[in-house]
Amino acid sequence: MELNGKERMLAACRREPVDRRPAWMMRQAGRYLPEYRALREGREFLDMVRAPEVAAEITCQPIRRFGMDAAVIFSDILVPPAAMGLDVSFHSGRGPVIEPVVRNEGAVDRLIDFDPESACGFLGDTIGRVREEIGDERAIVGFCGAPFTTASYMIEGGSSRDYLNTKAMLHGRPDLFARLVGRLVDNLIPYLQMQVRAGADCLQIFDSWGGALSASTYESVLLPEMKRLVVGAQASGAPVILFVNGGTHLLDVLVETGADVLSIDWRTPPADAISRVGDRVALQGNLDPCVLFAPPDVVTRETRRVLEAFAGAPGHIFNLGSGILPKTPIESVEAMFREVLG
Ligand code: 1CP
Repeated sequence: MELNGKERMLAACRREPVDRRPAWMMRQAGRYLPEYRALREGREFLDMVRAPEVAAEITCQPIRRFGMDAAVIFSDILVPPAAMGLDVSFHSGRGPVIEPVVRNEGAVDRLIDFDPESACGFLGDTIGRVREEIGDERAIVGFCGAPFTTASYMIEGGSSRDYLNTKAMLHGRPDLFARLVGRLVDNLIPYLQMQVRAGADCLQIFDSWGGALSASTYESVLLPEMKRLVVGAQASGAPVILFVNGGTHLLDVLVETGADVLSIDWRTPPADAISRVGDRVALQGNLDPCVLFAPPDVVTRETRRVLEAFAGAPGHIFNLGSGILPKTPIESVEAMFREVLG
């Protein structure tokens, strides 16, 4: 039985047998690639995201180099906040800036419910172009930020160390926080569904900062809305992967979201994850992206260890434990994929 990349990704998501482990990398389209940096020169990041020709080219760059099983669309989790009327800009070295901050009723009420086809038509167009280039042999991964992570950017106005304003609202104004999260989920569901209509085969929800919450807070405050988001996304027919960075302590709660796949970071021992989730979900992960800064023979050995550690999982997609880092040597990425793809 030989599967193509798309069949392999979908089979692993559904915990069906595969010929070998499917593989891709979070943040694979971007800064560690010289061909990306050449295109980036003199352009604004969001202008590139909104130019389908450019975004499709960047999405396909890592596929041409490494031949992994899935392409993740070049976009950003801050595209929906921009479509909801906030001003989002990226300044090199400083991370994103979101204005105005959303900290009271008025700010939540002023958010726009957007129609994804008209407000984010560029994204559908990018997905269509990627399909044209890579054909039906590989999977396309569409994505969005999770409500907590997206809300944190809107409340803090950018990146944050401790999510102080976000957690202050969550605990001090639970009604307002719930309204904001509800508005986000209302908008993220059609946004994800649109990506599948345009050609995405799987969807990933990035909860990059969800690990900052206790399991009981995640369960009582976020879980109901995460379930609604996952069910809404799955209504498109595509499987849903949920990545919570630093979410080892949340695994039992995350299974309850109904996601098809849980993406785990490098801190979580695979055997623990497998025993905790049982056969309820497939797993994705979890090579430490810093391993890629070691010599190629170490990369090969550590990659093999990850593959072996997940051998008993009901389904496994090989990936890093979080996004690939900007200065990663290309030779390491080659060594890693040589080991997984054969
Ligand atoms: O060239 C540049 O300087 C822009 C850098 C860049 C890139 C390449 C940003 C700014 N976003 C992206 C693309 C991106 N972002 C993708 C594209 C597809 C791919 O995976 O290759 C994806 C999936 C994201 C998702 C994203 N954006 C996340 C979640 C990912 C994770 O690893 O947890 C987050 C937190 C963001 C916010 C963001 N976008 C960019 C920056 C600098 C940040 C801030 C990160 C922070 O707050 O520390």
